[in-house]
Amino acid sequence: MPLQYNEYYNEQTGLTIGLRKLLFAKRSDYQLVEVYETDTWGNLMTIDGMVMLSERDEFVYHEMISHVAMFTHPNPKRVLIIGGGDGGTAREVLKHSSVEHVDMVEIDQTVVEASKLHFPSVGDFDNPNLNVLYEDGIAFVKNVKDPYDVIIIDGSDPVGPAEGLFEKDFYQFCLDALTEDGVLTAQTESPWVESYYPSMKKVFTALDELFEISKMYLSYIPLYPAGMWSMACATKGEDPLSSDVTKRIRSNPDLLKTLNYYNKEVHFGAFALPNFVKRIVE
Ligand code: SPD
Repeated sequence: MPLQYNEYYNEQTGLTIGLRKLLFAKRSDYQLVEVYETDTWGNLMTIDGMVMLSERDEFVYHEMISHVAMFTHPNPKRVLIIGGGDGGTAREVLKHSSVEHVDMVEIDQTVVEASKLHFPSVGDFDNPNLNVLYEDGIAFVKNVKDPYDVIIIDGSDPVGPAEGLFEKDFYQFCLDALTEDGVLTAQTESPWVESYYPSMKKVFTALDELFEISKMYLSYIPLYPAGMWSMACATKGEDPLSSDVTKRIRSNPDLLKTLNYYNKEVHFGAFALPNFVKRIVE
C-alpha cells in the first residue's frame, strides 16, 4: 500500500499526494505542524491536515501574494507580513530594492522551525531587513504605531488560530495600520470549496466597505484544494490595474528574471474572474 497524504475538502473528494516519509511532526500550542518528503513535490508542510506548501509549487503562492501588492504600491519601504512563518512571502518582498524593513508576525514558532529545517530554499531568515516576531498578528496590527506601506496576510485556513484573519474588525485594524497610499493583499481560499464561501464573502464585504479599491485575483496552485486559489488586493487608492503598475514591472527586469510565475501579463490576467467566482462575493 503506497504511503499517501489526503486532504479532503468536499465530503470524500480531495487531493492525494504520494509520500516517502515523515520528516517532522510537532503539536505546538496552536496546531499540528508536519513535514513530509513526497514522491515528486519535494518536501511538503501541512498544518492540522491542510497543505501549506510544497517545495515544488510554493513559488506560485509566494510570488502572487507578494508582487501584486509590491508592484501596486508606488514605493514600498515598510512591509508587514501576518503569518508567513515558512518565510516564502518575506523572501519575495525582500527582492524589492525599495524595501527597508519587513516585520513578519507569526504566531507559531514551530512553523519557522520546520521551515528552517526542511525548506532551506524558502526562507531568507538571515536577511538584515527582516524582523521576525512570534506574536498574535491580530493583536499586533491593532497596536501599530509606525504604519506600513504594504500589509500581506499570509495566514492559514479559517479554522483554528487563523479564523480571526477573516473578520471585518481585523481589516479595520489593517486599514488603520497602513500609510496613506497603503496596499494590502490576503489569501482568501479556493472558489471550488463551498465551505469557505462564508469566510470569502466576509472578507470581500469588509474590504469593499473599508477600502477605496478592493479586488479578488486568482492563481493556480496544484497542491491547494481544486488548484484554483483566490487572493484579495485592497488599497487606499492605488489601482492594481493602472498603467503605473505596468511601468513599475517593466522597470524591474532583474527582479522579474528571478520569478517563475508572476509577470506583467499574469498580474493583469489574474484579476479576470469567471462568473461563478464573481458570484461568491457579490
Ligand atoms: N489551504 C492552504 C492555505 C494556505 C495559506 N497559507 C500558506 C502558507 C504559505 N506561506
